[in-house]
Amino acid sequence: MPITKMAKIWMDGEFVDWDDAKVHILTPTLHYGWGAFEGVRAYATDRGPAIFHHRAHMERLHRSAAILQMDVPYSVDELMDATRELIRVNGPESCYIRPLVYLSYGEMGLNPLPSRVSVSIAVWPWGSYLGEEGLVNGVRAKVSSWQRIGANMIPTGAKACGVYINSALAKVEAIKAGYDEAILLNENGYVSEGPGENVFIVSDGVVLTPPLSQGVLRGITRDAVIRFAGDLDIPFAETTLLRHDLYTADEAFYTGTAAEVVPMRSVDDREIGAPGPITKQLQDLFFAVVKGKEPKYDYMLDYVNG
Ligand code: PY5
Repeated sequence: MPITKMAKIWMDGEFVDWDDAKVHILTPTLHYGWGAFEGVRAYATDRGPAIFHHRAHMERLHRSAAILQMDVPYSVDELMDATRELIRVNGPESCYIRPLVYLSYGEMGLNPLPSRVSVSIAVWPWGSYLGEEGLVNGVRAKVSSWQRIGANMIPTGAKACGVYINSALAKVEAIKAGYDEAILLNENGYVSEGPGENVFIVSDGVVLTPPLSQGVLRGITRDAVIRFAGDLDIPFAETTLLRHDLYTADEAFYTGTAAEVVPMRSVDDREIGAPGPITKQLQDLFFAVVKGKEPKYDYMLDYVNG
């Protein structure tokens, strides 16, 4: 999905023209992947664009950076102010938001600590990551031959740039094999997550997802869906999942900021079928909430125009 160009990108406090938002070729982050990022979304509501769980995303960015020993030169509140302002400056009704903490210049050895830490934020309108068709009818998933990195290889709790080589390898493999998206198993062989999504199944009426200890990112959409399940009185448990649990699931779905809530209609060619009732219920509530149509969950939204 191509990026839609907007007017400005925020870089270290400046609103820079889109085409001038550049880094030096010797940015250490480009060479070694030492950096942290976020994926956030703003949705169109009756009161203008609203950012879903804005603070939680910026807090996770700060935590990711802390794990990597990068001092973010802007507070969570400053980053939130900058993002709201950037959306007002560019004017999209809804958009994807991509904050990045990176090493803009410094040394070329493997010690990142002496390098300068910079922050950028870009926004652009971005449709559903796994396609409109997938949102409605479900996607075809493939268990990857690539293993999800372990927590003692690269910290899995940090949304660290370099980790996404692992994700992209799995993604490319799945697409080239004719599937829509991958599912990675961890080094113990248990289900971990998608390249950029958490994984859920529904089995005998219970919503299940692997615990964070299986090397999964603590997804903000994951947290929201768990809350929705609780509020809808749908039983939920965190549990380790084996590959065959995916094959025998009554329902399965991905969650993520880019992906949103996307049903799986098959895993490794084992048919799960059309999106099931629990998946649909959670998906419908998710979209109602992000569009500002559920007053009870309005606290999850940060309205850009106040
Ligand atoms: N797991 C991984 C590895 C992720 O990268 C993401 C988000 C998630 C789970 C879901 O987390 P959340 O619900 O907080 O978004 N992925 C990014 C996103 O913006 C990048 C995708 C290209 O969705």
